[in-house]
Amino acid sequence: RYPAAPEEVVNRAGYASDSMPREETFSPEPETLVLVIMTGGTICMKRSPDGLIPERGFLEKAMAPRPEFNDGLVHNPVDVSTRDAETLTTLRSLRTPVSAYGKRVRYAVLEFEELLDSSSIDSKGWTQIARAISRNYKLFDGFVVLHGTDSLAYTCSALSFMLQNLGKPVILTGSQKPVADRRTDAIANLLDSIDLAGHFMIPEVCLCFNSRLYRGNRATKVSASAFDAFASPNLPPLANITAMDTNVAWDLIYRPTALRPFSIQTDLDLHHVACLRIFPGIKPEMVERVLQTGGLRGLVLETFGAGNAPGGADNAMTRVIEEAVQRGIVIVNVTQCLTGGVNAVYAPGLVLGRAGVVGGADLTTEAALTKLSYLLALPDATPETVTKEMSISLRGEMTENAQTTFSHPAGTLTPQVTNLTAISYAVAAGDLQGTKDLLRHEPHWLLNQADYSGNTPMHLAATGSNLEILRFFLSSGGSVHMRNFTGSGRTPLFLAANAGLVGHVALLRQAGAHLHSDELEIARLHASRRPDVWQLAGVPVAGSTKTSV
Ligand code: ASN
Repeated sequence: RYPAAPEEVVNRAGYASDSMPREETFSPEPETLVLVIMTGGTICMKRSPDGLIPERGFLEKAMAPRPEFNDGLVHNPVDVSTRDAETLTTLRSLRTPVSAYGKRVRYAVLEFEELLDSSSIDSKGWTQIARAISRNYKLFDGFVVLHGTDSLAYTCSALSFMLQNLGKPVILTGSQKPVADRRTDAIANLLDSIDLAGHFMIPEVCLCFNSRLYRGNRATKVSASAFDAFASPNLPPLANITAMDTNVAWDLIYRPTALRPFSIQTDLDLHHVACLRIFPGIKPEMVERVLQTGGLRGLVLETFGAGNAPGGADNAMTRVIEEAVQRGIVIVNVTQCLTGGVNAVYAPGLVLGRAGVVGGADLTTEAALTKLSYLLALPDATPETVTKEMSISLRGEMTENAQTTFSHPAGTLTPQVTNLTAISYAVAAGDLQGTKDLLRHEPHWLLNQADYSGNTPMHLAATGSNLEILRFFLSSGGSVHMRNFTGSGRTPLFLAANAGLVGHVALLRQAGAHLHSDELEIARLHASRRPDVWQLAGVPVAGSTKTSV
């Protein structure tokens, strides 16, 4: 049943294939099978005269002697595909004691031929990891990838794109201190990762570190020395591991929705992308030099604040960028700030957008660079398709700017979408009790979520037949300031006044609503039709001395 194992694999693990135990002790608890893929990093390193270097034999040296990773029983070896899907190798497996969830996790460790300090990894290494997962996808329930921390966020981001329609957990981890050190984070990180991969159906590429599980493409390394080395600045952790429990934020978990099986895209085009950090005083020539690099197809531009770079319309810097975009280079704008994202509100940011630069919203640099390399490597990629895909979320890596939560023609029908749609029907029907029933089980911020045209339930209630629904929404935290997508954005007050609803206008005004300057300008043109309503809404009406602000 087991084809002969390639010599080096067996020897590396310290086992000859015929000495592997074949008898397994029966246990009634359910078992999940996890493949641990060792790529290197501090977690497996030992001291040497040349500094810390990776050491082989992780299962034997680090895991087998520890009771949290080894129930001490004899287990059958497991089949692992090491080279290609046809060649299976038998590797020693160990099993954890029974967990708090009544399960055991059985695992084997697949060590890469060359163990790396992660500062040396590139797309070749990512391809190797993706292939190892793909070959073993049907053999295991989940995967843990052990990796150095230096480039861990890049690898997580890259894999999140390379593993397409992923249906099983892939958890990457490492440590700040080697597993053999007396004070180390390696054991906790490893145990958490194995438990998460073996117990929870989180079909994402995740990064597990210091008792938290992050979406891999949202994480970034924030400390070179602290055990708390990673953060996910724009998305809360997917899970928190406490002394008592593992709390998974199930509403955040990304699940593939295409009816397609798991597949991988390898060989990212990492050699034709670059990353450039803008700084005060940067010269257009410097930017041009980078953009003139032979074969360059994509650039991640790390800009200031909400996406600003020095320059302006008709300026040398803008021209350099514009010309590069016209040559077919995809330029993505990401912020240097740790939280928040690119949002073209300032003139310099708008100029970049008009020059054809893609707004990267709250993408991390790691996610932007790897996503760009992934998209450029897709068959039939053109600057246009890559530009388009860069601005939409493929794996939950970015918060899309226009958050549309219901009725979007191209959107998905999440429970939130369904409930918002139901609320809008209840508003249209004037059904106060219906809106109350629907909102009872929903967070009240749902009232401030917008549909494809930017209308929130507050906008709908502002023109609805039942004033009491508007009162209910207001007293439940509905915002009077949300703008829809019409023109420069209309507020609920504008819609109510435009519909001539005196009671609605009065109530909104009472709650602090006001028209913004663009609305005021338009309102002045309409004011002669219903001067009473517009005046109540705060529009100075000609001939009247009474103006409310
Ligand atoms: N240099 C190491 C690496 O990335 C750092 C670590 O793993 N803590 O491989």
